[in-house]
Amino acid sequence: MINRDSHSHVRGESVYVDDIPILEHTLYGVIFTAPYAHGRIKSLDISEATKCAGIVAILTYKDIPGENQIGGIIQDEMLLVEEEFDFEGQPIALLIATSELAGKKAKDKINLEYEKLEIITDPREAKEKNLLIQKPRTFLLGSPDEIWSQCEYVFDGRADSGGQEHLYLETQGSYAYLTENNHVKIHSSTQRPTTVQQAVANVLKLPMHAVEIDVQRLGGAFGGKEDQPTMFACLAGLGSYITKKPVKLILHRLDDIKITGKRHPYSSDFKIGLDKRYNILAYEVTFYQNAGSSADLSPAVLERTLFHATNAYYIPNVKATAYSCKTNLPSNTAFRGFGGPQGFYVIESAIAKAADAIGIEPHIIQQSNLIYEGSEFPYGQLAEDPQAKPSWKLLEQKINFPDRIKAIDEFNRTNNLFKKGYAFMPICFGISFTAKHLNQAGVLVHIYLDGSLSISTAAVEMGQGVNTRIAQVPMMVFSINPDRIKIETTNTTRVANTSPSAASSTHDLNGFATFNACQELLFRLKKVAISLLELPADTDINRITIVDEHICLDQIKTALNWENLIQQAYLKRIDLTAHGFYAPQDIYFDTTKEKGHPFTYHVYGTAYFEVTVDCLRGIYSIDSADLVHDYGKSMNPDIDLGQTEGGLVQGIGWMTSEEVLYSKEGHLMSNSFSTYKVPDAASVPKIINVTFLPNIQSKYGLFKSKAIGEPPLMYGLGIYFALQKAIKSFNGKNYELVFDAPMTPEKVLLSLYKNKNMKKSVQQIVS
Ligand code: LUZ
Ligand code: MOS
Repeated sequence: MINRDSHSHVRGESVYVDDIPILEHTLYGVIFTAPYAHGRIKSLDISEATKCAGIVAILTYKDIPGENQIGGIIQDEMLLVEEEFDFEGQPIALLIATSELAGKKAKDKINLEYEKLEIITDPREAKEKNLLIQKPRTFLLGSPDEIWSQCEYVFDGRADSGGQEHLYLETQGSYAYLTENNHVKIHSSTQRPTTVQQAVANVLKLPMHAVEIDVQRLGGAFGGKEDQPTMFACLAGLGSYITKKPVKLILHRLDDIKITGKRHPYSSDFKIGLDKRYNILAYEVTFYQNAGSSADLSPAVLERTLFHATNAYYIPNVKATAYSCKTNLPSNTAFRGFGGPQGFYVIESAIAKAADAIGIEPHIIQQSNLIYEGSEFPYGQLAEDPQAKPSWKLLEQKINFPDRIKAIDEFNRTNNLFKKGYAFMPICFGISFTAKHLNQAGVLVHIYLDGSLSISTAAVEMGQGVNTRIAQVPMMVFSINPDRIKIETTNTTRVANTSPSAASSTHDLNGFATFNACQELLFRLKKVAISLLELPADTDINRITIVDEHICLDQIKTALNWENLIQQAYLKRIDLTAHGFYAPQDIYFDTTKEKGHPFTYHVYGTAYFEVTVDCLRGIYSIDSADLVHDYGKSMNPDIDLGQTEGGLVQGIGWMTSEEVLYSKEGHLMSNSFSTYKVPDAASVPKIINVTFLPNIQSKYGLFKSKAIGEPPLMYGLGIYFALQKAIKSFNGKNYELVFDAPMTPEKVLLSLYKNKNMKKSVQQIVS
């Protein structure tokens, strides 16, 4: 089944917040933000700005009727600055104007005087000063401290990974207006309508039922709209509530990049110990997460890092400690992988370092330590039907591994200008929200008199194709034509208490809830069929089936079809609406012991990459990406493949060209597309081969499928290590492995000539 949105997407007819037809008297919101990363306000003078043409109101925290607070997990985030601001770009005032231009002009007339305060951007420095978002957490398995002395090899080091701009195509935005009795309706570009509803209600001092949030679809999100839309929805809502007029607030791209948080940069220390057969006996890691100015989702991201500290490896002795460090940057937030990639990066760095020091290939250590049935994760859960080894094995066969290395060795021996490198990258990602309560979904299914269906869920379509998969559920349960099925906007009035569309769990949670609602309706309809066919009332309902809209009795078509069955059911006054609910059961975690069973299941896979580095220029290309991925029994191979390729390229971007740079004063240097390089067609691997690991029937996923949203991103990490290998084969022992992602072409160039006589070696290449 093709993605339901393809038709309107390619015609440019899909509707996003900025496409919603506006109401009469609509006003526009423009935000006045902090010009510096840390300061105390001495005076804020809006008198000149208020006099500007087109200005209807300028709002500050004093105008907030409820609480000036939008923090989710921790209540530590103000909507509008009161006395002290903590990052450059933090909202201080909101201008409401008859046009965006009028608002922008007036903004320049606002006079702010402030005292500069000390700026901290480095997480380790924040930790030293005890500027922590929460108490540190430690996961412990076995007793690493007693094991180091038994190890044949012990290595330690440091690994740093950078931020990442989400770069959803649709920027953050909201359109707010009042309905009867000063209630508020907001169209918001959010992954979680309920978060927005709660925050707006809190800020405006309204009950939640007075705030309706509606989401048609998002033009991408990637985690950037899991928490951060609250700020913009609250501002638009506040503007509308105070002026009694509709208010539209859509961020300009450059403001979006400046104000919103990104993937958390991490700085980490590791120590790894192996025996003489390369089994990893012990691993110790300390993560310093750069949380930015407030908590946002940082505690949950930190937790997922700890859960993913050992990737797809079984290590019997592990100690992982994590600090969430408060800095003067925009609050960093969810980003596809949600801390998992940051955890993977460190263990992969540790393995690369060990392999290099021992003088073997990293894949020998990787392969010999893969998770097997029943092996224990550091958080106490046991691996169940793990696909780490099967996916690795199949991949090796697919790529004809020994021949591939021979060809690379041969290439490197005979080329001076170009060098090739390769790397394997296994993944193991836990599926479920780590916050147990979020693992639930409710839906509402209507069947109308003509046999068409309306389905409302908590799932937000953001390009990932969830609406298509949800539509497959009634299609399969009722055996009806997909054209009969409409997936509605995600709306808090129709579906309450929505969990975020996140954690790769959206289609599992909402799909199962839809399945439950459809099963309930199917049961009612079969009862009706039994009566219409004049069968005894106690007839086994399993004798009735629906096949391509025909109602069958004992597999034989009757005169009844879908449409007349629905009409008859209505006449018999049978309820044609059902609510469905789903909450996976076997999830628990005890944070006092840091042990439990946090994930419903895991997703596995292995990737193999080859890269070529231009040793004169430091630029590089990715020759091939071969993946064997565990999709379970895929419900929609096209969508799954799209998610795989998209995630892969996004992961490659994070590891290669995407470099978020702040100055020491917390000013964003990479603030536009001329300074922040996102992957383009040329950065995509020249060859991508994706193999669906065969014969997997997931016990826990929807129709035996598995979640797909986030896991493929982490394959991209392999590129970092493939590039290191290529650099090594040019610069040999002169280049000591450095773990400081992303590996930009600049860094490659410097590494190629590290401790080397540049002039001499360039001459050598050129000759
Ligand atoms: N969001 C969240 C997530 O709130 N909790 C999670 O565990 C999670 N995991 C991945 C991505 N988003
Ligand atoms: Mo997410 S990182 O919003 O699944």
